[in-house]
Amino acid sequence: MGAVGGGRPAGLTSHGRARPPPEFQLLPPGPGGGHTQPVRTQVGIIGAGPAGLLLSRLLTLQGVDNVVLENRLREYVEARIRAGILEQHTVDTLTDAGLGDRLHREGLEHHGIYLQYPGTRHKLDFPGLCGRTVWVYGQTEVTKDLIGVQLDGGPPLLFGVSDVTPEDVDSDLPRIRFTDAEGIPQVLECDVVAGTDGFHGVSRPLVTEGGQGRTWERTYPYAWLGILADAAPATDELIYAWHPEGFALYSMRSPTVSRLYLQVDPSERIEDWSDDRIWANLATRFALEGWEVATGPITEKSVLPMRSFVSAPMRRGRLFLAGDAAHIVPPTGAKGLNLAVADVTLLASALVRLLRERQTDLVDSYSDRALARVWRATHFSWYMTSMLHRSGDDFDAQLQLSQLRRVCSSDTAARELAENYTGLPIEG
Ligand code: RFL
Ligand code: PHB
Repeated sequence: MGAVGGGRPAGLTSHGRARPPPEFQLLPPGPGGGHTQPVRTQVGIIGAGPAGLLLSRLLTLQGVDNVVLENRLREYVEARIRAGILEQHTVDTLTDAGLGDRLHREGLEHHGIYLQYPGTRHKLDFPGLCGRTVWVYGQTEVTKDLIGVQLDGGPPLLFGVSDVTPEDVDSDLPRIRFTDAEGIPQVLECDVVAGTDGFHGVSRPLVTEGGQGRTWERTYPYAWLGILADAAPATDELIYAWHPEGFALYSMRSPTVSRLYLQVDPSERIEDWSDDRIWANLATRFALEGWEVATGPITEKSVLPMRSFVSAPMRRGRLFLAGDAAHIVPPTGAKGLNLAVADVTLLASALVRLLRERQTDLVDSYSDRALARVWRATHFSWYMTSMLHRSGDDFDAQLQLSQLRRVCSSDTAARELAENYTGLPIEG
């Protein structure tokens, strides 16, 4: 058998599911090396990022069978350094799904952010402005927690699969062809396919192909150089700093690990950035009388492009998109992971209603409801990005500084930022 998670034999045990679970037997090829018998499940989920893993968890809790197919290996998926900020609703969703233990033990609750421009560092107090907080808890940790519950008696999670191909998504019996980790061709028959396979996955092209969908895109003329460092953060809250030489962000992962970013040109090569050069730039951009960036060994560094992208609709027939498969935001607003969680929260309840109650109302409205939130987050991420990154144009710089002074002096302007940053209600 291939890389079926859980260390248990192929074939599922029932956990009070709505109907008897399928036997998920990954058999060797038949005579002549052909395909094995198709396997049946209710929801075939492509991609084991936060969106796919959480969807699987939410469906399982509601008694809906599912199988998750992931083309990378577990070690890779668990090590990918990405997001760090969880909105209140994301924390609530994870907690309600039984994933709150470590998050509440090791996560850091944050009550605001600092906005900085030369000579000024101003704290936006989120509870005072909007009654909500955010949490610092790495996406790597969210992913490990989700994989942990999945492998502990959850539905099948297959790592290292290839050639994943959704088929017949316009019918009521779509299927996913794939090759398992041992090179054996498999067929998964489903009621629904969830495309949670990220920006470069195979699902979105099926929705947009043949002019059935539409996309919107903005590529920004900047990138982020991100580092992880073994250094205790020198700040209690994240610092978003505007500087004539470019934006910088001071974030963290734990009381001993800092995560910092510098705005750089997208053409910059990471090899050209020595640790000393990175720390010198951070010191310049965060400079404030009587305060210093805390340095330490850099354990990871990379250059990340920035773009906004939205694809609509988020559905074709029985194929539903969620998370980065349907939209990308620049990281300045810390929205990507949170949007993925919001999408699958909506999608899980829509699929439960379809598969258990045979009602199509929620799946029919899923795309519109998800996209309303996606566009709000897309606007907020664009606003934060535009306000904080240097374009090189001095007129733009004066507008940015005016906007920053406004947010730092007006409760109305600050509340608008705080409400969006901490996350609007999911059904909003
Ligand atoms: P993912 O995480 O990309 O997962 C998709 C999964 O699908 C797999 N896959 C396939 N599997 C099977 N068959 C195929 N054909 C497949 N093709 C792909 C992939 O291997 C992968 O495992 O998408 P998902 O689940 O939608 O989650 C989205 C988030 O990962 C993303 O939005 C965030 O990381 C964005 N983001 C941030 N979001 C926040 O909410 N807060 C933040 O503070 C934040 N900071 C960030 C970020 C993203 C960053 N980068 C790297 C762009 C900071 C950075 C630097
Ligand atoms: C992070 O910690 O990686 C992070 C925090 C806030 C952002 C983006 C990334 O806006």
